[in-house]
Amino acid sequence: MMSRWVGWGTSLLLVAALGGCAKSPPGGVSGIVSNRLVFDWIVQGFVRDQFYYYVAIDDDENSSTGPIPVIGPPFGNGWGTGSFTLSVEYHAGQYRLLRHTKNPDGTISSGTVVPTGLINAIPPRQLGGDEFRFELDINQLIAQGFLRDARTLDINFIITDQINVNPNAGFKTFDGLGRTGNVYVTIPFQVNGTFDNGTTGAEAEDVQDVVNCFQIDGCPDLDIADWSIEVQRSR
Ligand SMILES: [Ca+2]
Ligand SMILES: [Ca+2]
Ligand SMILES: [Ca+2]
Repeated sequence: MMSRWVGWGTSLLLVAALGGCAKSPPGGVSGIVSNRLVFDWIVQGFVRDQFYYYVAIDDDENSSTGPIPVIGPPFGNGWGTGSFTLSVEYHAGQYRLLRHTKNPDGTISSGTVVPTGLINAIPPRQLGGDEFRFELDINQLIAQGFLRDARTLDINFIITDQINVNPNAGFKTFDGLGRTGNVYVTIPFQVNGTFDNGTTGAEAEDVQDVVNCFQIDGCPDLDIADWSIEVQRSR
């Protein structure tokens, strides 16, 4: 895992260095924005269309509220709870950006689709089948009121085998950051920075830590192996 990560990090650095040297062409380049969040994450196995893959983002500037995985009733949206306002979902071959609110019982809503702001989203099938890569256009999301220009963001990566809101359903199989899934990271949002597994947060994300793995076949496909978040701000 780590050797692969080193290669990947190096290539990202090279791209960043080249970008820094190049002169911007007049009129800009389609799909390239200067204020963005760049996400890159991989699973141990292969991304499966029937599973649900999320990056949950909270702009409440409170690092004690989540986002965290749903583990039992009340199930709310069936995958994520605590506190978060945006998520990027990958399911059935599609990325979607979702805006969430709090339900009366304290759970988080299933969300409504945000039609703009998710850019340069590359399907896992184009990345070896085990990787997600996408970006959020910060200016657009802030201007439209979908994201606060907060000092910090709380972010978790959550995978679950099913969106199950039946209180009698029993255990859910899932992975989130940290051994329990509750070790989300809080990152500065006002300055440029790159944050990645093992150097950011209280606990490095490991493989073979899927919760309730005994229930299903294919745990590696639910197993978060590595992640990276890059904040690009120009002011
Ligand atoms: Ca929070
Ligand atoms: Ca984990
Ligand atoms: Ca994992």
